[in-house]
Amino acid sequence: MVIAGQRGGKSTFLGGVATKIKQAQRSRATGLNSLRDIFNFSTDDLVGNYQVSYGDEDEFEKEVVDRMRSTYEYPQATDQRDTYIVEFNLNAGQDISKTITVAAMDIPGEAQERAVQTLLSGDVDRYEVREKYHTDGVDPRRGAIKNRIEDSKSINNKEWKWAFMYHYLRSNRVIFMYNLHKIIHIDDIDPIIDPDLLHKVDNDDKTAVLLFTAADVLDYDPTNFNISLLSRGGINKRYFDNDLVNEIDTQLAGSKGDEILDIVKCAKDCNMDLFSIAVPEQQRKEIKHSQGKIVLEGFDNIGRWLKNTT
Ligand SMILES: Nc1nc2c(ncn2[C@@H]2O[C@H](COP(=O)(O)OP(=O)(O)OP(=O)(O)O)[C@@H](O)[C@H]2O)c(=O)[nH]1
Ligand SMILES: [Mg+2]
Repeated sequence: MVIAGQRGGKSTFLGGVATKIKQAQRSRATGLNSLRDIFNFSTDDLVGNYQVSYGDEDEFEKEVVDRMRSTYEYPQATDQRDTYIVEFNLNAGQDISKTITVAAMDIPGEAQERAVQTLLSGDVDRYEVREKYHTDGVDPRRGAIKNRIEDSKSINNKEWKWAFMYHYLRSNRVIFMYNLHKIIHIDDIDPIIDPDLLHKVDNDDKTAVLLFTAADVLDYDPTNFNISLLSRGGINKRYFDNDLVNEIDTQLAGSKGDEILDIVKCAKDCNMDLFSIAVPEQQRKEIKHSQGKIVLEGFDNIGRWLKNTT
């Protein structure tokens, strides 16, 4: 599952993955791969499809995907009301039996914060979470959370909190998303991602990656770091982009730098992977594009990471 704070880069990331999948579908349909695609196999690692399994599908297409692809604008801040769950089906090596499904929940920040606090308190009864999600719900009159989500009924913050905990407990992998644009240009504190949470995920034996988004604000190109299918030889080998860490270290002075480097150190100590993506900004607020296509950097590594970790 994906964990990110407010303005953590979730919508931009989801729109980027959706765009990548569309670009791949399109080049396969037309057979017109660009030279870049042919030489870099750049779309091969995010081949598949996606659907909006909760929330307004048209809204997601219009306000996130089309907005990015057609008018080169970043998505607007997600409103409480337009929470959605998007399911991506990535087909590993074109082999249907190896399809990887990733459900990305974009839920209200407040519900997420409370869920994380409860998880951190250690006072969580797995059985209770399961029951609430599958059968009891938070209020008998409202019914099971799972059914409400499947029926696309409105879900309140209390219910999202339990849904988040449920998905956390059953996920093997966690993607921590950390928006460098936000920390540099907006504020310095990410309310969710901190060393305590990283340690918690490590203690829970999950496979995790600290994924920095907006690497372009450091003038860093994430495609410089290429996850090779063979690179994870030994058990302790990781996908850890040291060059990115060096850029953060040299470019971010003061307390902001200290804060990120604390988290980086923690990811290292916990044997987590670390790399970055970017949907680079061209000029004030406009997404960089070339020949009509928005530029997406480092997204192939996401596909590779999902295929190479369990
Ligand atoms: N330069 C640059 N800016 C980015 C990138 N990703 C996100 N941003 C900026 O960060 C802002 C927040 O990103 P969102 O994708 O909206 O984050 P979110 O987690 O969906 O935010 P909420 O819906 O408000 O919780 C965007 O409006 C962009 O200004 C990136 O790759 N590069
Ligand atoms: Mg959003």
